Amino acid sequence: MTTEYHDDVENDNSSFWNKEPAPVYFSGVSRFRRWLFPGLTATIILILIIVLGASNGKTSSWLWSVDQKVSNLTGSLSAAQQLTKDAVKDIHRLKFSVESNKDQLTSVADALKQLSALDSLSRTVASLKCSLERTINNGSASDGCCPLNWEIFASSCYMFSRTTLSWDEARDWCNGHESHLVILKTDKEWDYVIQHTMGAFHWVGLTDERTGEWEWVNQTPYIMNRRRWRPGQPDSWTDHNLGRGDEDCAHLHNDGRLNDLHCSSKMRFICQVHSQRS
Ligand SMILES: [Ca+2]
Repeated sequence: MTTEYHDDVENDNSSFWNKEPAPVYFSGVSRFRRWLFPGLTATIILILIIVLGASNGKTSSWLWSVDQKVSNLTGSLSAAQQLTKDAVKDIHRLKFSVESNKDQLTSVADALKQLSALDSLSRTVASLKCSLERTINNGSASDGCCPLNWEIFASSCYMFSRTTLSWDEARDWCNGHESHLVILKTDKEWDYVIQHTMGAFHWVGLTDERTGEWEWVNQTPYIMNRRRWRPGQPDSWTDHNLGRGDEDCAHLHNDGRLNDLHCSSKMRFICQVHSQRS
C-alpha cells in the first residue's frame, strides 16, 4: 500500500514535475493570444487615427486652398463688377460727349459756311478796292490789285503761306484761290521771293513729275540754271522712305536755292497771280 502509495506519490510527483511546465508554456501562449487581438485592434485604431489625421490635414489644406480660390474669385468678381460700372459710366460720358460734339460740329459747319462767305466777301472787297483805286486814279490802278493780305510786286500778287502742305495740296490750294504755285523767270522775281522765304522751305511751281523733264506748273519748259540749285541738286534721290517715286518737286531751301524733294513732303508754299490792271 505504501509502495503503491509511494508510487502513487512518485507518480504524483512525476506527474507534478512532468506536467507542471506544460501549463506554464500554454499560459504564455494564452497570454499572447489574449493580448494579440486588443493589440492588433489598438494598432489598427492607431493607424486609422494617423491615416485619418493625415487625411484630415490634407482635407483641411485642400479646403483652405478652395477657400482661398473662392476668396480670389470673389475679389475678381467684385473688381469685374466695378469695371463694368466704370465702363457703363464711360459709355454714358461718351454718349454725352458725342451729343455735345455733334452740336459743336454743327457749330463748326456753320462757322465754315460763314468763313466761306467771308472769303467770298474778301474777294469782293478786294475787287471793290481795285475799282475804287481806278476811279480815284482816273481809270487806272497804279500798282494793280491783289487779293486782301497778298503782297504785290511788279505785276504779280504773292501769297507766302504760314501753313504747310504737300506739293499737290499746295498746287490745289493756289488753284482754288484763282492763282498758281509761283513761277520765277526774272532775277528780280527770284530776288524778291528769296527775300521773303529765307530760313524756311517753300514749294515753288517747278516739277519733273509729268514728263521727267523739269517744267513750270503751267507746263512751260524750265531752262536749267545751276546757280539757282544747291550743289549736287537736283539728284532725284530715292532713299527717302516717303513712298513711290523719287524727288519730283522743287522747293526753295533755307538759303534760297533750289532742291528737288519728294512731292509728299509738307512745307510752306508760294502762290502767285497776275495783278489786275486797268
Ligand atoms: Ca534732292
